[in-house]
Amino acid sequence: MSTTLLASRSKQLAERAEAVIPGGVNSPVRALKAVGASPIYFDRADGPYLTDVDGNRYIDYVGSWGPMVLGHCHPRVLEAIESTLAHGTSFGAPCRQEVEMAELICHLVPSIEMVRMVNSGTEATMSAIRLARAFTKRDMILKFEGCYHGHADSFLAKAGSGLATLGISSCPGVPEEATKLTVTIPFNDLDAVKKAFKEHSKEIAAVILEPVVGNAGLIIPKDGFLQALREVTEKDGALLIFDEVMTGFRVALGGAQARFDIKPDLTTLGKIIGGGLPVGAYGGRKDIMEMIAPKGSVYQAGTLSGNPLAMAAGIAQLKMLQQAETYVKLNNKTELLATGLKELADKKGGMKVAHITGMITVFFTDKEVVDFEAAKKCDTEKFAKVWRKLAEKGIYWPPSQFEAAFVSTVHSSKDIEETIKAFADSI
Ligand code: HOZ
Repeated sequence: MSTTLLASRSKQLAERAEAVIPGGVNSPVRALKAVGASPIYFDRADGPYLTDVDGNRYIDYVGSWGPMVLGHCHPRVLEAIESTLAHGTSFGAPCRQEVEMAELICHLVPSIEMVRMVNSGTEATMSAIRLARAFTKRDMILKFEGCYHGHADSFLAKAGSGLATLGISSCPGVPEEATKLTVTIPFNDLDAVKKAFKEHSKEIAAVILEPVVGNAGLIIPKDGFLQALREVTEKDGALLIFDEVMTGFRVALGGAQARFDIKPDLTTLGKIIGGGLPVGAYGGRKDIMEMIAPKGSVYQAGTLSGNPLAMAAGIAQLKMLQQAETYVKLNNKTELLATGLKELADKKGGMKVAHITGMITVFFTDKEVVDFEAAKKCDTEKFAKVWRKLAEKGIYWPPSQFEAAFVSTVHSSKDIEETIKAFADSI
């Protein structure tokens, strides 16, 4: 193993952490188990780079799992946090910033007329489901294999991300009754959608999906798939929920719904609207959102929800994202990386590259990955070997075949060339 991966300070922290934190980490994927390494502990970040506690610098393609569209430590985001900090960190009461944030989100995300702030993507999705059930007076949820919507009970069936990474197919502690209400079908399979709606006509409260899947590796929706979902749900009276925790403000300013021109009924957002601070939100049609307490009786609450620090950081980032050149730049950077990796795939074989603005996955397989089954057939041992070599060469790629990599506007052409070369030398 490399000196990087055996680096002493990370190793020491991992040993201390093992004793007091389950698995030594506060979220499973970062334990690096699936890639046969031990956790790397980081000290600081700057632009497209991360530096670990041993002083090793990496070009970062995790980007805190999405929010760092403009890179780490953007001066405007830091300024916003610093100036807000002086006024206090949390009031447990309304603040000016949360109003501004809600106005911005409603202005930028096509389907959102009202929004409620929470503290994470998991909170957003579990609250959205409760609301959908209350609105439709139905209990069933339809989700797609490989999509990950956080760790609430209803979503831990055939989920991607950490569950796929660790091979956990069903999670102990989740009552069977909870998952019985979740119907799970393959992504991109319209026949399966129609069949599910035939079998459970007028019983499904909502279809929830990542409109572009990031948590099974990157899977792009087939032409017409999202449109068909919109039509099927509308016809049956079920709600359509887009989980845009990863795609919101990334694949386009207005998220995947703007890019594919589909209006879901509800949308969930996550860390990206906090500029790197812990945030989530769910929003959508006014007639649905008005059912939430205290306007309505669907209960959901949170002391830190809409806290001034996270709001200020998020507002600063969202304002910068509105600059015309942002998404052109983000797209160009992603294309540059994808083109280089695709050339490599053509040369070496056994490798497929999926990409969309700001997101990319290298799958180790000969077949295009259109669903979770195809993702699961990838050569995960090869992925692990390549990941370790990339880390040795100073590239911090998501440590799982079942996670998308994130590109930022500040990855330079040189960073990207270095990354492509590191892949070429690692395969
Ligand atoms: N579930 C996260 C990405 N899909 C990973 C979180 C983490 O390990 O930090």
